[in-house]
Amino acid sequence: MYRCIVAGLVAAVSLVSNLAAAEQFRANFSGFEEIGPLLTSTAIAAGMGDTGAILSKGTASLFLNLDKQAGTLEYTLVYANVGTTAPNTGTVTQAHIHFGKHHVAGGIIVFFCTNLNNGPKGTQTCPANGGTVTGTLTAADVVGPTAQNIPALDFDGLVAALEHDTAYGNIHTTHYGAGEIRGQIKRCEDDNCLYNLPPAGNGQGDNGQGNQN
Ligand SMILES: [Cu+2]
Repeated sequence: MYRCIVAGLVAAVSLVSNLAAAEQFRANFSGFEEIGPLLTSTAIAAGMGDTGAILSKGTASLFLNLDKQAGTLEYTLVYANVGTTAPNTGTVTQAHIHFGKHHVAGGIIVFFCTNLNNGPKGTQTCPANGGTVTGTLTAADVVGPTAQNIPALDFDGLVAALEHDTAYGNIHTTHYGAGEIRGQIKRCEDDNCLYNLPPAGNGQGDNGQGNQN
């Protein structure tokens, strides 16, 4: 009995210390967070502004587990109803972490998935309208953005963006090439953040904004 308790304590302490060594991040996505595409200078000269938010039934929850010592970022992205809102329906084309503050556009740091064959070797495909993508990102997966001074393969740049609330997740669709739903990535402040991911393929999240249809 005593040995059993000691073994349990050791396991619990090592679990806690593993979690302590890592950092967790979360984001909840919606169309209300979108800001529209980056404009060309020609479009700006023509007086075009950002398109603004997108009305979408799409939702997503993102969970990230960062281990700086190991140089790994584990991710779970669960989404539902993306591209299903008439009249501008479509399918998911790609999903990323971008480098930018809330309501500001920024370039791509890493891919979660793509159906455009434009990601680093081994990038998985995205489910059409809903599903779960998981994986582990390393320095080899960092693609930039060089224009914002994060060179390819710069894992520290990815870490800096996450730790300074300057990263957002974005899911793009065939109709909304600049993104249909988006969410600012925030560091988890409590244990609850770790364990409240929605069931796989559900995507309703814990934000009370789930869509039942
Ligand atoms: Cu993107």
